[in-house]
Amino acid sequence: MTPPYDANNIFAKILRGEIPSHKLFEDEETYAFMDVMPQGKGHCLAIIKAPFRNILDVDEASLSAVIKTTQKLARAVKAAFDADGVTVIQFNEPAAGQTVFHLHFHVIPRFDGVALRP
Ligand code: DGP
Repeated sequence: MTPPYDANNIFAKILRGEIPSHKLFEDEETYAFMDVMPQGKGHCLAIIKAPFRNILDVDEASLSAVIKTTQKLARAVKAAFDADGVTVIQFNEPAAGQTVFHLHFHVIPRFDGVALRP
């Protein structure tokens, strides 16, 4: 069973304007911003505005909205950073590496021969 959504998570605070963020894109349902602990140049995040913890509790419409924004972000950062590729990655629950419990997709420009920072 997925734990309940906690409205005190960092991304909920960013959405409420309580914590600053470097905004890249926003629409009615989603928000995108730079990651403060980038694993590579141009690492950014796409999040849903609605209160979902991760892929295990999100509804289909919200998932569809956030993945569309993820695609926009992937195309935009690939062009902006002249990257060779883009990694899109997403974690669910602590066992899988999730640390902020508000649904998000990582978008990381990739360069031939360059590994991600751990
Ligand atoms: P995850 O392990 O998938 O839950 O990744 C959470 C990401 O969120 C991680 O790459 C670092 C990033 N992050 C954590 N706190 C903040 C913050 O206050 N602002 C921003 N922009 N990113 C944050």
